[in-house]
Amino acid sequence: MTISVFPEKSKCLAKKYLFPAVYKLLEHKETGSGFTLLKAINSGIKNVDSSIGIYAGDSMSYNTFALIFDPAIREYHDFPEGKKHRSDISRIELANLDPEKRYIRSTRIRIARNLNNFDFPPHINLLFRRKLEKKVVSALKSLKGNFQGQYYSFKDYNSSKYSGSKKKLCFPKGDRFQDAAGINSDFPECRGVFKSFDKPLMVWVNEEDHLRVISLRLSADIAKVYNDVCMAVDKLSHHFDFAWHDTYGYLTSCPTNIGTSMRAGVHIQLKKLAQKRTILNDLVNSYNLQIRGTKGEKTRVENAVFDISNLQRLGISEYETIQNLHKGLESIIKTEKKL
Ligand code: CIR
Repeated sequence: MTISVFPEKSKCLAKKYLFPAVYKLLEHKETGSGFTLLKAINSGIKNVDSSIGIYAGDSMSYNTFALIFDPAIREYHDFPEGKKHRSDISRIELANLDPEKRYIRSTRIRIARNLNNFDFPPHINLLFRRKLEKKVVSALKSLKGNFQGQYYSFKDYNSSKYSGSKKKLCFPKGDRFQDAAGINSDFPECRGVFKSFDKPLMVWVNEEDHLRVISLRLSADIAKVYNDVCMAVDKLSHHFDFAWHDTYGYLTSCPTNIGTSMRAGVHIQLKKLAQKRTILNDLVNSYNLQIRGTKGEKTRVENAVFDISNLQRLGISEYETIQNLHKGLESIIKTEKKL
């Protein structure tokens, strides 16, 4: 029996593991910054189709509410008890799988980071969001060499000043899951995007996580995209104390992203495999990858362009994730050529 705060039809993991005895132990607990169990599970309560249904309001949430986070994380990530996450963002060399761009249209990698001493986006208040933005922008502006760039604040997001390519740069307000989690509070205040001048590199500030470092190229050069994003994250790590957990690696607002916090993927056109979805699905599953629609999660595949990315984030290093993605895509392209 689990606790009845969740909708009857909900199948989320937070509900599954919130036994009455656990609820009793956690209901009056708070993290140092006042984050509570009910705030953590609000998104799961409001969204019956949640898969995990819980968010962290700060780095302490993972320990204070471990009785609910631990089993949900272990099941979601298939992460055995006793294992520890390990990070490795060392430089990688990999062959370009599709130099003629016959299949791979683009490669995008993002890595999320949160700062230890600030509440995470579901819980941070306007004053601290502002302080965080200031701190982050000052670090970003100090980046030297080809990571130098400009910060675009969303301050005038709703005015005519924000249009065309500038508006395209913005990340949108979060979805209903993020909204119920508190992530959209005061949007678009203190949000912004940093864009480097010489590299296709961006940093989203105050979206679902404090920082989301993103590298995107219209090519299949996975190694270049990966090396760029890791170098940027490494440079930023000299300015901040990133939230890190001995077991779970880098901590994020949503426990589905902990570990590497990395999503690395390509947009790839597979005209033949689009007609043989079982073969494609088997290949994708065997390399622990996932398919999303052309325009992201929960969208349709258009013109046989699939978004294929890593599924695993916890218990695998960044380096291994990229090696695995590369191997999987090599095999997918080989099969597409054969068909
Ligand atoms: C859920 O439980 O399904 C939602 N909270 C979303 C989980 C996926 N996480 C994410 O997009 N960051």
